Amino acid sequence: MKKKHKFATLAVHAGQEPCLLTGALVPPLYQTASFAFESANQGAARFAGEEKGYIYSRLGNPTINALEEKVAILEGGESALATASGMAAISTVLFGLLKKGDHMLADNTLYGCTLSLLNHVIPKYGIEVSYVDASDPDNISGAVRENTKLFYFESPANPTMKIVDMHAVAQIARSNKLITIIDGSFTSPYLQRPLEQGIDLVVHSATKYICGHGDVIGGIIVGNKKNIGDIKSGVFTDIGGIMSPFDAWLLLRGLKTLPLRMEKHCSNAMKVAQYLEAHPKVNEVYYPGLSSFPQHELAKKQMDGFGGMLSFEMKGGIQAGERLINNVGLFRVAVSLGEADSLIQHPATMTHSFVSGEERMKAGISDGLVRMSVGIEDAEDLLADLEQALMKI
Ligand code: LCS
Repeated sequence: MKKKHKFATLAVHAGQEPCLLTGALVPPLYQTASFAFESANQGAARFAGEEKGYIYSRLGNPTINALEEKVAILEGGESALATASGMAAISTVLFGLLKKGDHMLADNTLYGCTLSLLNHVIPKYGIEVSYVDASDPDNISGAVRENTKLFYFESPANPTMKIVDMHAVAQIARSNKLITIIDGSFTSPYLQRPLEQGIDLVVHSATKYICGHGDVIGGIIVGNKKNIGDIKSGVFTDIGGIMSPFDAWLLLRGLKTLPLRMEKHCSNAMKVAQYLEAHPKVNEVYYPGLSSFPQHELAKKQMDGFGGMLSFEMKGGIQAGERLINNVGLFRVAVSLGEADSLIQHPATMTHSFVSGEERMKAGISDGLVRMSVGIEDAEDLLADLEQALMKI
């Protein structure tokens, strides 16, 4: 698929051609562990890399490859690697790039399990982790050590929606010889393309907008051929956290409607954010699309839309937040995000409950913060649901 096509065309067509054998328009699901060789010689040639072709699905599978190609093209990257989950993508990248004695930097607002990985798992292997507040990218330069290898961040970050200036980060990283990795789960490639801003690698929890339907746990890493190749041969094949072919097939299906879904998520979230901001029982609303959002101008500069995620604090703190969560109907009380259904959750006791109170405060996650993933229902119904719930507080 030629890169000259626009995003929605690529979302439909990239990574797929009609099946050469049957003409099937939709890429077939190759739900197989192994691929038979015609002879011992052929098997040996495939293992030696002298002949192209499939061997075993942990090493490569046509359905998974089709997904990797589609996402790589949508991100504007050369290559991609699909993984069993978003956490598998993040841990694969870090274990692929770091070794004992290295130091890594990360922004201090991250998904709870990512913080847990950085605080409890990575250090066990002799790798040091320290945090900066990258809402001022100059903080990165101040924290670089001789052995610092990479800088890891989310933008918008889970759950406060903090934005990090990708272009500035890429420049600072270049002058300090750091590899940059962004977790783009909150945007999908439709709303921002970090590689175009100079970021080296993008990881996604494909569970979120890339899937869009809440029925797959998956992840994907996108970057240049060298980085992805090194990560694949260096650790991934041996660690083995691959995506199942069926999940790849579902994601290929979901991606065709990514632009349509994202437009609706964005317009619904904007309406919900404006409604909440104007409501007398709501204190603060954090949504990059609101002009009151401190980093609104930066969000406008580097994003093509503001997404479906927002968080807010009720005037009555955590008790009022709990009452709201217990009284909504259409908004389901559930973690995860980026699916058709609208979801509501409480970060301090749910997604970020693995993180200490002190770290939550540093990340700007107050005990009263409520997070919403605004779905693709009719906005009027979502607002009516919030209205009736807020009336009960
Ligand atoms: N990165 C971000 C920004 C996430 O929000 C999540 C999951 C992950 C990575 C991990 O992806 P997974 O392994 O689950 O595919 N976030 C969740 C959340 O906010 N609620 O439930 C899961």
